Amino acid sequence: MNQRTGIDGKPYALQFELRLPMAWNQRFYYQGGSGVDGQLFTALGNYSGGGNTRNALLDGFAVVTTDSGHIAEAGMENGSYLFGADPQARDEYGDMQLPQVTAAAKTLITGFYGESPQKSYFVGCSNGGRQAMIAAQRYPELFDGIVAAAPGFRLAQASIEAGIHQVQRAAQVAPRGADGKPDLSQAMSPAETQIVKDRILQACDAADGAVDGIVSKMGACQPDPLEWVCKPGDNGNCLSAEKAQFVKDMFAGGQLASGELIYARWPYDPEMVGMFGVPFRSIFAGEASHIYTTPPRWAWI
Ligand SMILES: [Ca+2]
Repeated sequence: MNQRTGIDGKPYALQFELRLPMAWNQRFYYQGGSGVDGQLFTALGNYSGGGNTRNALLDGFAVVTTDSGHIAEAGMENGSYLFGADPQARDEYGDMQLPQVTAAAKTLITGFYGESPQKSYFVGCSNGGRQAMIAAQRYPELFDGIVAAAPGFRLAQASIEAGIHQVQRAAQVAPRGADGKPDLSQAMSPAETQIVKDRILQACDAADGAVDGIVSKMGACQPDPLEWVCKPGDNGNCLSAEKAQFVKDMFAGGQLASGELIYARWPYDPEMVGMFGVPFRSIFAGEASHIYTTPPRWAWI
């Protein structure tokens, strides 16, 4: 649908794939996208988790999925994000694909089976979870049920946090690589990462009533990393003042000069620490520069 030439002179279309099982359960399943879309996946309606070997198609649903109006440009630098140059492609990525693909799918379903679906569902995770939330907010009449798993919220702000704040903060403490630039993957050494994990467990593991290596009561866990700075006589289970402040800042989240949070704090969960040496910079930086900036431009580092 919507085959056209974008304002960047490139070809665009809103592509979708619809699978219609012969043994139809009279239900419609919209399979949400991932990343920044730009890929036409197979419409199987996979159920994630738990080793599930079934999917919605096997269970008789008519399943649709879409590329959300653009295709990632393979082999091009930042090829996943270049569609941000075209306003309609941005709109279709944002939410406009939802009513259009749903309408097309329901028309085809009705034509094929001779009746419209009795129930319609939207199911998505991550970016698909974001689409699920926006389906509930803007198009609630399209679906009888919506599943939003691990939804991405307020992605422009998330991009500032992960693609700019975390990257800039990590660059301040990371050692320089051979090219003279900060090696962000080394912002925290494996030893430092382990120390922070151990310290969080020490402070918070028991708060949920079980010393089991898992922090289940994260709300009750508010340690101060500055207490982990090495003091005379420490046996190495401690951080430099610079790294302790870095850890504290990463958990605290980026803030405006007024102190207002840009996005969100991170919970003190030991498994979060592994993220600090490798911020979510790639996808969020690409979004920040190409999709949430008008006109698109590199400005993130
Ligand atoms: Ca525990």
